[in-house]
This record gives sequence, C-alpha cells and structure tokens, in this order.
Amino acid sequence: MNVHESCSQNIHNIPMVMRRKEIKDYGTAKAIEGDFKAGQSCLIIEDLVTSGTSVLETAAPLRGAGMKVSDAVVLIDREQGGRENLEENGIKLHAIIKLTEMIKILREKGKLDDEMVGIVMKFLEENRKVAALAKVEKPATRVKALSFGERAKLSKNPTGKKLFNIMVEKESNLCLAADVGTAAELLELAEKVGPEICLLKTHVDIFPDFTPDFGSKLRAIAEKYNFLVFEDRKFADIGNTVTMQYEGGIFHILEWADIVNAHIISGPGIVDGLKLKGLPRGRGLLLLAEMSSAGNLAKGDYTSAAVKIAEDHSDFVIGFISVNPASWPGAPINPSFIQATPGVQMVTGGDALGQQYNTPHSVIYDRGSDIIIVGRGIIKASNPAETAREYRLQGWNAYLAKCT
Ligand code: S5P
Repeated sequence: MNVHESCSQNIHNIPMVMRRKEIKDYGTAKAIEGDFKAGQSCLIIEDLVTSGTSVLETAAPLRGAGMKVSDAVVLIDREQGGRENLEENGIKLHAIIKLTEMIKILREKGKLDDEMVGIVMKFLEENRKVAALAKVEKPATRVKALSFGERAKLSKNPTGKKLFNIMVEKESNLCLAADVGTAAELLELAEKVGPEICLLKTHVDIFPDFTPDFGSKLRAIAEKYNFLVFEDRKFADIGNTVTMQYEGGIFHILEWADIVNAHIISGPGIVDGLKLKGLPRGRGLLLLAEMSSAGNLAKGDYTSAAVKIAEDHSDFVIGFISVNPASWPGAPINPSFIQATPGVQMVTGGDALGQQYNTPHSVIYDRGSDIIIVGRGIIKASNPAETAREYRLQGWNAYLAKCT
C-alpha cells in the first residue's frame, strides 16, 4: 500500500487509502489517508517483499482501523521468508515474479554469468527467514479477544494497568530478554531497542559490572522510551526469605524493577512476602504458571494452582509466565491477567540446552498469550533494533488479528 500520491486518481474508480510513512504514531487514524470504513477489505500493494515486515507494518494500522487485510500484491518476491511470514499473519502473497525466476531469465538472456547466479542463489539460501508454521490445535470457534485498552480497566494493579496502556500507546507487545554479557551492554541495547518494546527483562545477577546506579540508569532509559522494567528473578523461597531477597542484597531489585516473577513451588506465602514489599510501591508480580524448557514440571494441577493464587492476590499479581494459556482449564482465564511467553523466535525449534521456540503468531494468536518475550532472536541479530521492529510487528499483528 505504499502507493504514491499520483495513483490516487485511479481510472477504475477503485477506492484507495494510503499509509503515511512519516507518522510514527500510526495508532491514530491520521496514519491512513483516504476515505474508508471499518469492515472494508483492503488489498496491499508493494514493490517488493523480503521478510514481509514492510507489508506487516502497513497491515497493522489498517487492521487497527478495523479494515480487513487478507491479500498483498507485490512485483518481486525476494523469497526470503516473506511469503511464509505473511501467510502466518493471515495475508496471502501474490507476486508477479520471484527473484529466482528473474535470475533464471537473466541467465538465459546472457545478462548474468554462472558465477553471479551462484553468488545470488547462495545469498538467498543463507538469508531465508522462514517462520515455520505453528503446529498447534486451533480452536474451532474463536471468541473475539478483549483489547488491551479494555483489559487495562480491569486490572487491579497500577503496574498491570500501566503495562496494558503502554502496549496500546506503543503498539507493542514485545518484551526484550536482555541477556547480554554486561550491564554496560544492556544499557546500550536498551537505548537502541527502547522504541520497539513495552517491557525490558533483565537477569541482573549475570552482570560482572553491576553498580548501584544500574537501576536508576535503566529507569531513565525506560522513562525516555516508555517501557517497564522486569527483573526475571524467579523467586522461589518461603515468604520471609523472599522479602529480604527482593529488597536487600547488592541488587535492591525493589528499587528499580516495576515487575518481578516468582515460582509457586513454595506455596502462596511467597506472594504474601513479595506483596508486603512490592504492593506499597505499586509494583506487580508475574507467576510462573508454565515454562518453555523441555521436560519442565510446571503443568496440569501446578498451572491451575498458579491461577488460583493469582486470583486470590489480584491486587499484586498482574499475570503469568505461560506457554499455552489457551489450553488451560477454564480458558480463556480472567482477562485482567497478562500472559507473557518466553521461547519465541521467528523459526520454531530450540537450543542445545532444552529451550523450545514458537513463532510470534503461534504464541499470540494460537496459544492465547499477550506478550512475546524474545532474547537471542533479537540480541544475537546483526541489527537488534531492526529485528526488534520485525518481532514487534509480528506480535502486534497477531494481537490485532485476535481482536477482529
Ligand atoms: O519458562 C521460561 C521462563 C523464562 S522467564 N523460559 C524462559 O526462557 N524464560 C526466560 O526467557 C529466560 O530466562 C531467558 O531470559 C528468556 C528467553 O531467552 P531466549 O534467548 O531463549 O529467547
């Protein structure tokens, strides 16, 4: 849909809208020029597609304005995962020509030699970003999900409300798992990726260069870019011990983390303990109801117990770390709770130590989560800011698809 002004008088009298690229806050109607009504279908027209990000970037405000987007026409498909990524986001790609077809023709006409053909084919092969399709049972009937804005009103905790509102304002349900080697690297990364995220997750105990001013430095960046800070401390002890771990030690987590998380292995006393310190400061807690690693024990009755504890402490518990909340008994559960899911990459798979990955669309749309937590998918990318934007768009499109 990045069509130019000159096309606006089209001879077939087909109504056309245009996305204004220069408007950053495309949540507003101003981002779309033209005459349209919610419920109308809109075909996206692009010159070329690579990973599909640009088409998704266009689809987001259109869908946000209530238009249906199911197809995109492009001149050239560079065959680098765009078709598959768009398909996963409910958009069928129609390309006039594929890059490999172009190369074949140019070779036949003697415009390219074998060496150049080899270089281009190798590049394509190495840069394919294909998101494998989710293998999840899709519910036969889908209930339209409540928007984050509506859910903000239901949350009983100020940090929970704030997180929902930030997601709406920034059109982002992306949490960066900033598992880099040093505190200095983390602060540098936060500056780069800040505009794309609603939440930044830390493991502060991995930094050899931690200093007491780390928290205030990170909070200054968080305020600048409007995201919240989540220390992934995974408290697991009895109530009395966690009060000290939360507030004291060298890290003083309570001082700077908007959100922390806890296992429920020790029973509800852990929530009472953390709440004692956290609630007066307006902080929020996520309970680990499920885990992403292979063979973990957080399932069935354990997951249900986490939900029960959350319900009993909904003034402090803002939601869950989960993997497949759509499959929980009684799902969909209380919409005031936020579901945040780790184990997310553009391609399904895992690492050598048991981590298991699902795609953004699978996590948000099929598995009923709200926030994608992405670590190595972003921090190991050659351009983390650009990659974070791609994750944000995939996550946000999947959310919009759920709400329409
Ligand atoms: O079950 C879990 C819970 C968490 S919070 N599985 C996880 O992977 N995490 C965290 O999410 C983990 O500690 C890491 O910080 C992040 C995933 O990182 P990635 O590099 O695998 O995306």
